[in-house]
Amino acid sequence: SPDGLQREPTLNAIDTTHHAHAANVAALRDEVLSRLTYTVGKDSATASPRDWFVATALATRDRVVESWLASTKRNYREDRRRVYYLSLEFLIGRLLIDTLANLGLTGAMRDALGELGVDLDKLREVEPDAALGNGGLGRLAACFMDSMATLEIAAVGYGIRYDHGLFRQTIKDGWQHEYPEDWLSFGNSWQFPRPEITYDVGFGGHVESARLTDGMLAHVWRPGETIVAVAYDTPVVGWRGKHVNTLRLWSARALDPLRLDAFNQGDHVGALTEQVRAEAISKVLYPSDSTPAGQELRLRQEYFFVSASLQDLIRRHMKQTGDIAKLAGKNAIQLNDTHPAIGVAELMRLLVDVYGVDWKEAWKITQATFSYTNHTLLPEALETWPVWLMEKLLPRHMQIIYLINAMHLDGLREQGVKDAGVLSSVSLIDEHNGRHVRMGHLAFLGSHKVNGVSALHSELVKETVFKDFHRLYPDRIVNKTNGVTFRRWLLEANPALSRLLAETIGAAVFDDPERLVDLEAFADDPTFQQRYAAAKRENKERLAARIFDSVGVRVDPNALFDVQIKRIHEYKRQLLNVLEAVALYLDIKSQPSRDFVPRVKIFAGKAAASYHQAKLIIKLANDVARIVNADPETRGLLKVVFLPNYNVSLAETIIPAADLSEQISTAGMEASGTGNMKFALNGALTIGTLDGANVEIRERVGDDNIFIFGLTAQEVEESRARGIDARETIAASPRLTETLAAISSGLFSPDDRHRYAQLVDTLTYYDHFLVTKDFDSYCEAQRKADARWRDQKAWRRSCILNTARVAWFSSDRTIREYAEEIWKV
Ligand code: B1N
Repeated sequence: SPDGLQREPTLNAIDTTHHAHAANVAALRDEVLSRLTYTVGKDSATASPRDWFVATALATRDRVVESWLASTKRNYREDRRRVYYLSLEFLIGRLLIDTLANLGLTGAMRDALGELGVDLDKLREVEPDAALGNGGLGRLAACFMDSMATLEIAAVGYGIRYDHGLFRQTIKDGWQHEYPEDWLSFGNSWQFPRPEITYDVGFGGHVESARLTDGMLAHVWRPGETIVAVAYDTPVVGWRGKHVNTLRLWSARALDPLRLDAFNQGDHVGALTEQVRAEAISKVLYPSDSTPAGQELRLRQEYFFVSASLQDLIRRHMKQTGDIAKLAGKNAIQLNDTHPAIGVAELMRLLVDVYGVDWKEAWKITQATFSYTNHTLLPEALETWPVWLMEKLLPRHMQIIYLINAMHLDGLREQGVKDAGVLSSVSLIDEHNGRHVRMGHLAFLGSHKVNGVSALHSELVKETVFKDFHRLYPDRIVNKTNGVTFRRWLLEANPALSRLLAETIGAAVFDDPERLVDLEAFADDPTFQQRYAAAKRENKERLAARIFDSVGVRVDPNALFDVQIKRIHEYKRQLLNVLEAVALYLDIKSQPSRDFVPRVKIFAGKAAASYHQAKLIIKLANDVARIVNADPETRGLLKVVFLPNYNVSLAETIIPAADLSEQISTAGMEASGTGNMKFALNGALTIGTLDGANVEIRERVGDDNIFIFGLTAQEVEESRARGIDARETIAASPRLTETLAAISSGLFSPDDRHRYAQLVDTLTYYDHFLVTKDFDSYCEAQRKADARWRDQKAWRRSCILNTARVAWFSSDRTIREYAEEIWKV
């Protein structure tokens, strides 16, 4: 806590003592007013909600700065090893409540604003949602930043300050439409522009080689184009405000913003082309999730931010130690997937060409500095770049990659590896269809540790993509199961449950989530069960209101809220869920007197703009919703809702209100999942396959408190080997046959009866994701969930046990493991 006192076990005490509270309220009120007057330039009579938000955010930020400067000073003074988290994505979301909560000032700020006639909860909604990421990978980076600050690790996150984050999604007529997102249009109150911190980043040109007096060759890269990277810093506050780290995002500028000669000759557009070309690099986030973007601009983005970041961290290191040889001892760099993998070649270039380090020594430093996290096994997702493109854009890096490869393959041959198949599979160059550089291989070779993101995924990494590498380097691959920050995903997203936890097991649970186990004692306690249910009910009412505002559908908070929110992807199998909704709908219509469990199926998620099948699935969900919701024969027993524009803020509203969490990917395909953890923490029961971290969630919550169904990863592999023609599977399931027939008949698409013909055909003849194979066992698991729901005592017990038993999925635990086993900090 800010004043270092032990706290009473109530939620207000997470904030401050009563005495400090009153003082804080008065001070914050003055600080907000001062910011409103002198920075925003308005008075309280004319200020808009946005003006109040800016004043409040700035007053809050002011409270962070001292601790930020102190943390930076301490990092220098203690000469600590620093951690650099390189990520093309940081899916941060809103920061106002997050920052206040971490500072322990939420209550004080609420009261301060109250005195000014302003509602903090309304201001909260004014803040744009910073969506500099696509999904799980980007959100993980944001959770890790929170945990690194909380654990007082000296860390910097490096990425790109995109002008436009992930596109805004609207649904028109059931179809997804994409619009540019504009989070910076009213400024960004959290950032500190650092116009003095800039680095030149080169592209193209040629390499000059010269023989030195000692006979060695020296190489100098003469880029044909130079772009300037400008730093923007955002402070990242740890729990209780004790330590503050930096998220440094780079923005691209032209070296010469304007060609004055061209302008003066009347070529006003041509005079700006360089600027436009340069700024394109940080203009927009690629909306690809779990698949590579594969375009030149993407490679330019990757190299741009990696080069600026490495130059920046080396400058810091040299200022502190003056000794490049100590780089690895003082710095750890984590590569968030292969997107920053070019950093391996860039660090080699800087060490060898710029700092004159000998090649072997440079390679040792590089490997000791880097580590790499793999986030997906999807074969189409592994990044490769055409050799011709690398040669054009990064000629010196291509030479270095060839040299790394030659030494690596020679080394293996010396060790007696002769098998041409093995050598070609571990080569940095894929010679198969046009020569490509394999970025995963480069990341693997350039790192001392490589990790997967769940126990199952890490085993599959060893058995599939890096099988031959694993045999050659058996100690390199390790597992670091993902986690989520409980500050954002419990304390801030679910105040109702947080209050109950504080009152029941003590507010110290927010300092030490392991204390959640104390809840087990209350799992069967009727009073506690009833209060737990009341908290859930409050959240469901809030969501019901949100649903009505957003799509105009009335849903009953008494119904079971069944939720699937994540990117739309065939492997995540939203289609399986929609098929089950259709089957349920047909059952309800044909059995008018049976008492079904009332359900609301809630979907949200974006599809990549070019991913046609995913967009068609969105349309199907919306078509099914329209028909089902309007049909009086459903007797209100089933509602289907697709909420548009899924983002972090929407997740914060939906997750605390969920009863059932859909984690139904084809086994072996979801590397980890992190939504699964957030739901379980907030007391939703999981219906899921044995995939990703679901496996570990089951181990912890227990078989009785999760609904597992479907093929295992091993069975998926075997089943695919036997063939993915699904005609027999479909014929063997009357329910599935009927469901597919209903969709094919145009029941949900009367305006275009053939809309889903191709979709059903794909399922029938080419069911790569095994939707049909898992359909019956999925329906069976759903009926088990119904049965549990009918016994509300048993249901609540399971929910409570979920909350009680998932402490391990705190990203603090994950980061502790990285710190001890990979970063050695
Ligand atoms: O990373 C998350 C995991 O929890 C998810 O299971 C996994 O799907 C996700 C290319 C990706 N893997 N790969 C990506 C994102 C953007 C891109 O351009 C790939 N995202 C994941 C966190 O570990």
